[in-house]
Amino acid sequence: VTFRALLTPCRKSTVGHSVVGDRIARRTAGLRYILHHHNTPIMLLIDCFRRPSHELQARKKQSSKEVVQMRKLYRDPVKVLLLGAGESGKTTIIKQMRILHIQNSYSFDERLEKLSDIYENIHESIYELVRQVVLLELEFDSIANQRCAEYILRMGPQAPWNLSAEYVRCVRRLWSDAGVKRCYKRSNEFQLIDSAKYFLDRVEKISMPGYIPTNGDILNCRKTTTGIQEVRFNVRMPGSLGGGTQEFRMFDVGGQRHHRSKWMQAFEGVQAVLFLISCGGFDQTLREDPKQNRLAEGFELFRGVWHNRFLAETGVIVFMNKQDVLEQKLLAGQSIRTYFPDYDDYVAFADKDQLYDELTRTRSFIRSKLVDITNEPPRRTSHLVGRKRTCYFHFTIATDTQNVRTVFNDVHNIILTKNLSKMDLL
Ligand SMILES: Nc1nc2c(ncn2[C@@H]2O[C@H](COP(=O)(O)OP(=O)(O)O)[C@@H](O)[C@H]2O)c(=O)[nH]1
Ligand SMILES: [Mg+2]
Repeated sequence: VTFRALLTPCRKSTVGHSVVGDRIARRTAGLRYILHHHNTPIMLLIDCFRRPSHELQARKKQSSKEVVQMRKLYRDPVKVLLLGAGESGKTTIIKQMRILHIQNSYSFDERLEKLSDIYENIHESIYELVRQVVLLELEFDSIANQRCAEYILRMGPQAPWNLSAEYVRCVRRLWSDAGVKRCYKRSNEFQLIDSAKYFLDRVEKISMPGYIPTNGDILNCRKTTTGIQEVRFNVRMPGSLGGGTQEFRMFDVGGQRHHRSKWMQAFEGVQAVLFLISCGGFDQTLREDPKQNRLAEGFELFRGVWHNRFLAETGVIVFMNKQDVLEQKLLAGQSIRTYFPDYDDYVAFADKDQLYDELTRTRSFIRSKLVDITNEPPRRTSHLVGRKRTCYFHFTIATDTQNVRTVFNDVHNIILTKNLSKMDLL
């Protein structure tokens, strides 16, 4: 105890010269003090300021070793792992990184290749809507629209190779049909892809000869991820972190339940986990389990990730995604309290001055549920006990490039600052 108290002023005195060197000096010399010099306080202080020459040599050597290590840190790619339930927005984030950081992110040919996925999205949407109009016992506006519906149903779930004039006419008629609109409003009762409205609104434009998919089309197009996806990009480092560029590698290992066995494989050497949770999914159930609420599944997964012992050293950043979907649903009069009755308790105790509208209240409630999870004591393992970890939260719209750009400025800073401070360099 005496030793520690006395060494503190010594540390301060050397910090001015070299933080890197001082750390080494502390480590190597400190041990020596403990072993050999724990006699009088005076001795300790003197020894701290006047090091024997061989010790200075060692310190110099060690210091340059750390500088090399520091340079390596800059050179080594920062690995970021995307986790979250299916359809939470992981693949969309990978696409945004490509759009934001890679020149000519999608070539002409790649864009053309996306057309078939877009046709799939259009057909999957209209086919499911028409099917559900029948199942929910709703009615089409007219006999003509009824015929269009039959035409779509006869095609089966497989999308057409191209969008014929007849097909486009039918889709447009149906998409403006009042029965289909009522059905769309109830789409939380069945499984409809998020991009339904985006593509059904644009079906005519997309069917034009020579149409080239835009970034918006690519970002909104839903396709289940198979295999591990990776994107690599360089980020300019802010001056405050030394300038230069830093390579990032971002991985998406899929989110559906059957993909989760792959998660563990990707944990090694990861500096940060980006966990996505779809706030817009509060009134929906899982595609793979119609009894489980999507947001509740997101909370459960987050609990598993936060308390996972392989991720104990990894920074965790949460993207509370699909804020636009959440807003639309609340504007349409839905409430999270229908699915999470504890919302009322939260609102009753919340600071009313800050939570003045329903959207703010709802998203604060979702965040508070996540924060509560980070405050839960670790379950079995002792490795996390007493460890103070910070979780960072962002409200995001993954399909909005501008929003993602802004959020990632912050994310890069968090990751890089955390990385450097782990090495005691900040
Ligand atoms: N409106 C909206 N759609 C989103 C958002 N994030 C993702 N999506 C859409 O949600 C669907 C599923 O996203 P995806 O990235 O494939 O999810 P993943 O399964 O986690 O990879 C896609 O159609 C995306 O375009 C968002 O913030 N807002
Ligand atoms: Mg995906």
